[in-house]
Amino acid sequence: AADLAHAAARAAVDRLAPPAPVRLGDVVPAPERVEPDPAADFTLPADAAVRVSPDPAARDVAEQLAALLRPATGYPLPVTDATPPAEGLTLQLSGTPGPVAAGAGPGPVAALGAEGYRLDVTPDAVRITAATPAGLLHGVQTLRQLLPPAIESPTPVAARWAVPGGVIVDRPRFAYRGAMLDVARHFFGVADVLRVIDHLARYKLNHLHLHLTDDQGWRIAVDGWPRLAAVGGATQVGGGPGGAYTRADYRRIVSYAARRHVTVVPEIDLPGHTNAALTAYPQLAPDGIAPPPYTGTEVGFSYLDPGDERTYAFVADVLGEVAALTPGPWLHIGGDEAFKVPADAYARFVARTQGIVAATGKTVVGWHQIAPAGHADGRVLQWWGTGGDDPVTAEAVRRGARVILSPGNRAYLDMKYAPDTPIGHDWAGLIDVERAYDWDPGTHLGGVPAEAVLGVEAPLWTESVTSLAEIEFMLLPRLPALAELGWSPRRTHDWASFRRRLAGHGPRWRTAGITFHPAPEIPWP
Ligand code: TNX
Repeated sequence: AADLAHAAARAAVDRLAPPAPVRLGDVVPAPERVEPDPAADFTLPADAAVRVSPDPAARDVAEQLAALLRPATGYPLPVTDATPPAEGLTLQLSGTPGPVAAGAGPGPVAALGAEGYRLDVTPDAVRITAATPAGLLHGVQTLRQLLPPAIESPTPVAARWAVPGGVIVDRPRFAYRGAMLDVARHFFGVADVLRVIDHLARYKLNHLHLHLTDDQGWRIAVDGWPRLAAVGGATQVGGGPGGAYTRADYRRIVSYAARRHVTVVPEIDLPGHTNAALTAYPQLAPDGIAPPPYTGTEVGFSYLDPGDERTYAFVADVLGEVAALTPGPWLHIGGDEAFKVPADAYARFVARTQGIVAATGKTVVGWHQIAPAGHADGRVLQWWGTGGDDPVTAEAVRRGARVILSPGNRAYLDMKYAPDTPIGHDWAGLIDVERAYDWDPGTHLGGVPAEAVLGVEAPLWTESVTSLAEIEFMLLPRLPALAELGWSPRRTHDWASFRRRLAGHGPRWRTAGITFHPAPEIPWP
């Protein structure tokens, strides 16, 4: 009887007209290896199940796959750990996420590393194999892009759910691939942040950096210093009500991200960009006087007193609480634009703060201005320059620092696309999609070899960004460009190929109700 039901379900699908076909290589970011087999196309039957290895985290990825496919297909797609016969969709954990030798070709599953996956599409089955649940989820995102764009529909669509046949073997070039959301200049609630996490996961980005504090607002509750959120959080650029995450809010963000194998990197910007903290606790200000709340967009005027011990008690309390709430390994201490702190006092402040971070068990990240401070184990500099080589950053790299590349004139999502872009800045120039795409993180900075590059990150500063739709407008379609630079092997880098593949995402975003900038250089269908 099961066979009969299966045959009937197949027949029903076969009567539908085929949609414009997606090709196996039509994936962003471009996979490492693609071997199409046009004779092996698969069509998802209405009675398909999602089979998965008996591992809770793998099962959770299977549940996410089913949840992605159910709305548009209307199929039940039960998730089961029943073993073969493996028809339909299978997610299989196998091998170990051992180290991937540099330059090694994709071999057995063990060589897929911590995030790689293999996708096999045959007429009877789609199988994703990986050594880790993160790898399985990346495979799921690839499978999602190989289905027709209507798969993004929130309501059932009658379609033939075809997947092009063949094999993809894929793994990332860089370990760190991220985006930053500035929730300080304008506050964004939990739901908006979760939606941004979905966009990251879609393009295999694995870090969300939250810029939690700045002159205009303090956005995370700290038990030991309750006025930070209550007073420091109560405004934003333009004078709106602002807001702050409770500990429960932050935990929700972190756990939603973790399910999608995205690591949250919290930033407490120190010692500058601290006006909001000083409105709440004026004893930390150099003159001990509470400044007025700041709702403008200038930078570089505020700072914690680096010569007062109370500053370090504050820093230790705040970083300790944030570290305790954060499962990921990173703690970002900002460090940018502390223009009013003399260089020697600044370097001492950073060195001491790096020690405080180490004591929490986390690894320190800071904007590249922290480079002159002494080395700390594992420390990471986030480079946001716009020029060429940077000898101070290169010297820190020689002492052991690693670098996240966020060049202001390539990766900054708050730069306008074109002179007529209604929001955004242009101090680092205009960044259209080609400019966002056409650079190489492995060779961008002299004295920073590819081995010292932890990865890439696209920051979105929000002085001029006030809503989720505006966030999406600035992210899309540039975020996928950055994602491809972080994930894909350099030999796949090709603007003509990228713009053609990216074009196919317009209909997907439209179907999903996601706002994007219809950049004129992309041949949207
Ligand atoms: C510079 S980039 C800043 C931010 C601003 C941004 C605007 C960096 C580390 N600091 O405070 O929001 O420019 O583009």
